[in-house]
Amino acid sequence: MKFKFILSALTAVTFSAVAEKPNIVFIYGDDIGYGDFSCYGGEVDTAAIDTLAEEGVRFTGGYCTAATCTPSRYSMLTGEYAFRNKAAKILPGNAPLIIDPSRPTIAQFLADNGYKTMLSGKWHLGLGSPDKPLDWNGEIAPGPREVGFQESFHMAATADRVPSVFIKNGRVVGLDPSDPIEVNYQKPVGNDPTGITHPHLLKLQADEQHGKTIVNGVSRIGWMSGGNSARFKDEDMADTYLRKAQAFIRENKENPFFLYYALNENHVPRVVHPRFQGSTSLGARGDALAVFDWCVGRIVQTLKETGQYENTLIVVTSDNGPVLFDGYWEAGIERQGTHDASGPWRGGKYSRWEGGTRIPFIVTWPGKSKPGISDAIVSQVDLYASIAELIGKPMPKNAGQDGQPLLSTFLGEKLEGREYVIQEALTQIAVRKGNWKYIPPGSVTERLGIMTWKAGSGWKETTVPEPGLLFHLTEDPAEEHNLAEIYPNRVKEMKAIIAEVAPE
Ligand code: NG6
Ligand code: CA
Repeated sequence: MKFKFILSALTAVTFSAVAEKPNIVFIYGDDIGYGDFSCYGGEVDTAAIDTLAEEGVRFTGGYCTAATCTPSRYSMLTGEYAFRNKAAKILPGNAPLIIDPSRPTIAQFLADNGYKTMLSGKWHLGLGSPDKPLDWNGEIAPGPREVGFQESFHMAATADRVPSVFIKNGRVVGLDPSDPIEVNYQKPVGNDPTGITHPHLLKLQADEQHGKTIVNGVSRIGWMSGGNSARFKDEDMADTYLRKAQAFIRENKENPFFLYYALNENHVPRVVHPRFQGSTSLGARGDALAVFDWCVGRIVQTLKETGQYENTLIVVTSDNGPVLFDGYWEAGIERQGTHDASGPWRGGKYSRWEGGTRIPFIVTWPGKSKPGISDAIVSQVDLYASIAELIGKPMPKNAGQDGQPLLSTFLGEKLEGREYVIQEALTQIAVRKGNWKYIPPGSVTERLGIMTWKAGSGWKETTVPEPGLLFHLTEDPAEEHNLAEIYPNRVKEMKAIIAEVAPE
């Protein structure tokens, strides 16, 4: 009994000695590839991000959990691999919330531990409950606020999906009640022109899927009517999310805060503010990267102005690998030149090749990080457990089970990370362990042409034959030489990991 008491007293002492409550800022890019920032070899000058990388740890083995948005965001916020939640697939703009409110997200966990929490930017995890159609003109709930974000300013899904409006704390911003919003993904609503019927009204030509209701010169996925006074302009989106994030930082000088700043860049449609148009030689995609870097610089500046920079842990990363053509003709492919958005890796968004989930990952706690480049394997699913470690609080019981506490790896003190990581693309699984990568056998829909895509011809059915695909990533980063027949024991080991972690 006494011994026990001493032990727990000791634990408490250790905790209070290491536990701190710095501010935490997640700066989350959309569709930004491993090779996009200049510190990772990209051709757009991302000076603000490069500075963060120099002051902190730049990971070369950093992963999002999936090659698309919704599952990666789900995993980062819940600490659970997204393939465990069947609803965690690319969601339409009118999908219900897919996070079970009884599962505390990292935002909820931090709010419960004295943090002020905010989401500014992209949500794409659903809104409303599954049993009731959402009324866009009333209170929009459950949503970010019900899962731990005390303040929220966001779009519903993606900039290419209706409704094209901002939602602040559960209400559409700037909505005129006499012009109510209606949204439908199955059939047209209202009389707004669409990309298909009125292509001459478009700023940007789109494929058929993105050819529905036109909002401010851009046709979208899905139909919407009403809400004219509330409709956003793509050109102003980056400035708007930035302003909200800055205001939150300024309002929270006295208490720790968690800011989830989820920018739209580099997702389509890439319609940046005129002051950035043509600012790079890479076309709209490059210009959007310049916007992203500029926003990061402004956030750092705001933290410095309010005296909080040294007391803030900043994570800069992306939700999935890059894509050049994703529905709009923006000359993304033609203007790419020698810039390689996925760096040395094969594939990109939607793909189980490395380029789908190996993304830029920078963690900086100025003055506290041990600066350097780390090749440890780390995943966004680990952020939850690592932050629990940081603030010295136990993880809630029903959360974060797939993450590992890797705080000292994230701070650059330790060079080892995970032993293996699971990679998901469109619900299909791969695994990387050490230098090895394994893609199991089975019938799959693979993205063809890697980062280019033309309507109707972008996907093909393929079958990965037994015993699967095995690559040695150091020798063969392009995943071209299948070694599965040569290393049957390695294949067995990888299969066993999948059977244990991700049983069918
Ligand atoms: C795809 C869209 C793509 C993009 C993506 C979501 C089509 C043909 N393509 O379904 O344009 O919106 O969904 O991207 O509809 S993500 O980064 O949010 O996952
Ligand atoms: Ca994305």
